[in-house]
Amino acid sequence: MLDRTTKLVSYQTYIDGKWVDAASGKTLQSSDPYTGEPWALIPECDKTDVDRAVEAASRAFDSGPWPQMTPTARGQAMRRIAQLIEKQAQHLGEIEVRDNGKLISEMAAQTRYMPEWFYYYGGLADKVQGAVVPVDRPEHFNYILKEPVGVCGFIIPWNSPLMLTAWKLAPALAAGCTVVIKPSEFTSASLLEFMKLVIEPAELPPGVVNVVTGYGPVVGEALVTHPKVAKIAFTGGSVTGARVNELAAKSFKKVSLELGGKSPNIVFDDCNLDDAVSGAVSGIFAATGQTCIAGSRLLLQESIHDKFVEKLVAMAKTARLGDPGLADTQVGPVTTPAQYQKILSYIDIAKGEGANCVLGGGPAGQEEGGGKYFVKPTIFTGVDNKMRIAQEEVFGPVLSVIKFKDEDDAVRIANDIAYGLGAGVWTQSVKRAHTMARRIKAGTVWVNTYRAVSFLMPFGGYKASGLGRENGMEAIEGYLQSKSVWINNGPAGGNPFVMKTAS
Ligand code: TXE
Repeated sequence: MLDRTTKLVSYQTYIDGKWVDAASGKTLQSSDPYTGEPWALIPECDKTDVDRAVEAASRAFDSGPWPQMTPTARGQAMRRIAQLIEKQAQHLGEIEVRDNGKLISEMAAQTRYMPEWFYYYGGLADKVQGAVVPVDRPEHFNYILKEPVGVCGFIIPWNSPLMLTAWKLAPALAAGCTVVIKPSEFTSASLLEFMKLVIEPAELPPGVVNVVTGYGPVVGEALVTHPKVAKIAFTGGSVTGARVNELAAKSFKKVSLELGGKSPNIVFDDCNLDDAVSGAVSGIFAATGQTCIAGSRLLLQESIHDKFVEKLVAMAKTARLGDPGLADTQVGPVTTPAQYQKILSYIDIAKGEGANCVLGGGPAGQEEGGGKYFVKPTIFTGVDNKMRIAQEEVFGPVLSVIKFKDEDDAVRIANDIAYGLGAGVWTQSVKRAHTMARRIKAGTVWVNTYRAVSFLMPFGGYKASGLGRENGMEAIEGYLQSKSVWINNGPAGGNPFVMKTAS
């Protein structure tokens, strides 16, 4: 059982290797989504604190021990981070449950897996290699250096604060960047505990990793517009992502965006039905549907529609709602009051559009294991892909079931959407599995599984689901830039008014 006895824990934030309050002295309250009660006080920083943090990160990038460290030594520091996470996994998981309402079973798995990011990218740190290029001039020696981009700003959402920070921090440190992290104003506590229990004892030089807590339009925008920030790595909603992209463009920052989705989970009649039912449940009800990869559009082949819906409803009905701190809870609260209202409003929209509610369809009260911010697992059938409930991200436990005839029809519906983050395909046919994987426009396609992620596999969106990739070998490229070096070992002759080329 999670300890909820402590009242209003006071946090400071971490800038330039020191624990500090917001320059203004202001704080904001963070609430426990299960009880709805404030439980932590977080510094409410502003532009002054962002300036302090970016200056510290900029100094740490340009001078001091960090740029002097060999990539191997950086890798060793990252392995220290991994070991410290291993030691603190349980505690970090519990803080995130308290702050964000995620299930302890999910958080235990996430924080146990998190060290892998730091082992993997720590190992990659001294394997970043440039190249020697044989330009067509024998007297020249040309090479390409791979250099870190500089100070990176991370903007983190509330749905998976620690994991999504790890996805950015590990490749950035491996590349040699320094960072300023802005967590969500709703869920800053787990990141601050991570700084205290992992980053500080890992003894990185001051200023390499900084945190500025506070509100998005204040702290986030100050970071995105700061002239000394070279790159912004953002995870969040598409509306905010578009604004971040627009603001960052003004100072030519590199940007990666991991945005929302409306992912199709496509079930063919040749699937293993029980596996697919379980995959549909995990696609939409895991993490209370508050995940960018939620399989929120369930595409069912006509021939199995009724049988599948019957089994699905039967399984979803058994979902245990309750305290996310209990190991056997399956659906927890919605993280923020605004998100709770948004989910309920989409349920009304779906009803208004004529979708057929076959399960749930409203708040879940205490008699159902719920509480203040709980929504019943909800399933709508008879959804047309043109409806708002099919096209717009709800980010909650609300599933839209859409019928399709055949493979072409499934592909047409799956791709008829602004987003392209993930997709599921359930089939026993190897040929169909590979054909569908190629035809679906999404950054990840899962066949006969759903919601699987790894530090080894690139993750990111097609279309409006984002820019760039996290995880895997290519993520580190996002934190590097190439420098071309020309060394002339011959005379500098030639016509000075004409560009020097090989001919
Ligand atoms: O996210 P925001 P919100 C989707 C989901 C959800 C919707 C809105 O559909 O209902 O977004 O959620 C910071 N400049 N996702 O409003 O605003 C903010 O402080 C710079 C999908 O909570 O995107 C937080 O740290 N930063 C998503 C971060 O942006 C700003 C996860 C994300 O908040 C800012 C979360 C600004 N002007 C929501 N305004 C996913 N892809 O997993 C806010 N922020």
